[in-house]
Amino acid sequence: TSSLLKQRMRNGDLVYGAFLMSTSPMVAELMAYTGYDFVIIDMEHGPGDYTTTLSMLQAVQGKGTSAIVRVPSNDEVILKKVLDMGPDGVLIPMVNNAAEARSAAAACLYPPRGVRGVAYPLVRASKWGFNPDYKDSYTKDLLVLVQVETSEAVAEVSDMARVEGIDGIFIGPLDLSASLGHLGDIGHPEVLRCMDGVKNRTLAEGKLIGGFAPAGSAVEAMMCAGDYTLVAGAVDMGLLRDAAVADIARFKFQ
Ligand code: 3PY
Repeated sequence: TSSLLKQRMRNGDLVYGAFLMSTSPMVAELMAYTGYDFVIIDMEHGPGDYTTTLSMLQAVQGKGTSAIVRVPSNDEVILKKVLDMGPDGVLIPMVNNAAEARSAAAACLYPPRGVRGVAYPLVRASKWGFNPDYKDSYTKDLLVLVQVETSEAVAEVSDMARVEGIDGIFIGPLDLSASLGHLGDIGHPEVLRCMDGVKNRTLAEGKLIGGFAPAGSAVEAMMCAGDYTLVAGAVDMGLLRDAAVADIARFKFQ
C-alpha cells in the first residue's frame, strides 16, 4: 500500500519497480501479481490517458501493489486530475529548478499550503468519501517525486530537493544524457558523474533518491551499489519485446 511504500523508502529499503507503457489494465494486473514493489503508470511517454490510467490504478492497487503515476508534464491541472484518482505517488518529469519544484509541490497540496483544487469527498483518492481521514492524512501517504533530467536541474538540485512537499528526486538518465550532449549514451562518464552528484546532493538535503536503471547498464550498477531507495529497471513493453525476440530465436537458426 501507499504508506507502506513511502515508509519502506524512509526506512532505507530499496524498492524495485517497472514502468507501464502498454496502457493495458490486464498487463498492469499481471505485473502487480509478479511481485514488483511498485509500478509507474506512464502518461508522459506513449498514448496513456486519464481513462487508461484509472483502469490501471484499479488493477494494480486491487492486488495490493503500489502505483505511481508519471504525469505528462509539471502542470497543476493534470496533477489535480491524477491525484483525485488516488495514486500512491506521482512522478513529475522535467522539473528544472526550485521554482518549478515549488509549483509541483503546491499542485499536490490543498490550501493553505498549496493550490490543489478540492473535491475530496467524491473522488477515488478518498475512497469516495469512505476514508474520513483523507484531508488530514493525504500527505503522509502520497509520494511526490520530481525528475532531474537536464543539466539545469543538475545544477539546481540542492534547492529543488530542499522544497517542502517534495519527498525525493528521480533521475532520468536518458533525458539527462541528451541534455549533456550524449543522446542515449547513459553509460557516458559525464552522465554517471552528474548522477552521482545529484544523488549526493539530494541525500545531503535528507530527501529520497531514485531513478531509472535499464538492466545491465552502468546506471544499474551504480543504483544497485547503495544509497538509492527507489529503482525502476524495466518497462512492460521492453520485457515483452525481449521475451518475444528470445522466443523467436529458439526456432529460427538461419
Ligand atoms: C529518462 O531516463 O529520461 C527517464 O525519464 C526514465 O524513463
